[in-house]
Amino acid sequence: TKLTFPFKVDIDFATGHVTAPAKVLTRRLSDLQGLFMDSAAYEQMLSRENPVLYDVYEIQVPEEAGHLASCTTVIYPGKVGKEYFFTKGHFHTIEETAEIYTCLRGEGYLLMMTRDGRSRAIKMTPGVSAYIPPYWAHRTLNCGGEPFVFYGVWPADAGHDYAAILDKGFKQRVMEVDGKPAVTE
Ligand code: S6P
Ligand code: ZN
Repeated sequence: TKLTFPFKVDIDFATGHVTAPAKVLTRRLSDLQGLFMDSAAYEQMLSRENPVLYDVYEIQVPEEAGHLASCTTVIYPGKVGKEYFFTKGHFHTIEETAEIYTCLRGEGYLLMMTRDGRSRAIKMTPGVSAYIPPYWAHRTLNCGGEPFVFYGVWPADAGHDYAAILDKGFKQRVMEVDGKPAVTE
């Protein structure tokens, strides 16, 4: 690890915006092809509009062991069919790396699963801080009516592995049933 100087950023809990040095990553509906359960609803929505599902504001540090990367993620409210907007979801490339998510605003779920088929869901509301252990893939979703904002911290060299999720998806889904979010197997 090279010597790095201490620094600070300001996080706006309402919008998730982070002051420099942050890198912004925007994911739209078209970036999540094949991931939502109702593919007809997905195609229909995409034929009319291509909304932003979430923005990631990453606080940039060297991607090396010893450093901690962090970001805010803002998932906007909305659904594809009955399924709430979610992130792509990933394992870490270095699978034995954990992560912590702390909710700053809104209402959502953190879905987690292992390659051998175990799964867990944690309800996220402001002040809830969730621990994602090594080896657990993770996806978040917004099941409320306002932006869902959380702050995540992970080892900077962990990397992202999206392949397994794009291939097999997530075991659990969160759908609107009778006007309320329900976690389905
Ligand atoms: C990185 C961390 C988050 C996600 C972000 C978007 O390890 O878990 O920064 O990258 O919430 O999710 P995804 O699945 O599209 O990368
Ligand atoms: Zn992660």
